[in-house]
Amino acid sequence: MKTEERTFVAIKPDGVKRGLIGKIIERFENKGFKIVAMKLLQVTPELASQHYAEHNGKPFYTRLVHYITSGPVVAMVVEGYDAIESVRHMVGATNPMNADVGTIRADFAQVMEYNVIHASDSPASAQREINLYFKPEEIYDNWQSMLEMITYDEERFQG
Ligand code: FUP
Repeated sequence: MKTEERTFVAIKPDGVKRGLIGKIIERFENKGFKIVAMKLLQVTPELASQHYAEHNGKPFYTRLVHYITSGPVVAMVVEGYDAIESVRHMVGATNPMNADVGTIRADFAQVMEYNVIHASDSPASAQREINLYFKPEEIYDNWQSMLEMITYDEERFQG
């Protein structure tokens, strides 16, 4: 059974510089997801190397670190029903050229090297990335979103 999950999302420096913060966040709010943490921050080379440790040594790694540290990012923790897979669906394929129409990458990006947004790809990476970017006290979930009540809660617990 699918359950409520948290995932890590970051609007990358190109998204911030292009003024897309509002447009991107709006999609998650419209979906009914609850944003339980959010901040604008400059990714340091150290944080970048931790975040992208799995890519260390690959041909694109240096450019990737340069890109993610090239300006501030908006980091978020997004909570909702099956959020990890669902957010990945909304984000689209790594290469925007292959991303389904209607996804964030298809709608806002042209090339893989500037694909506007990051989202965790598994429960393990969601946990790891949330811990990298946020302290526990920076996550605020002690409020009830009207959206969570009507977008899945009532149905899930019906009967
Ligand atoms: P994704 O999970 O879709 O963000 O993709 P990956 O974790 O595989 O890659 C992380 C980032 O590295 C991508 F967003 C873009 C960049 N990348 C390249 O620039 N070239 C590649 O061949 C693969 C990834």
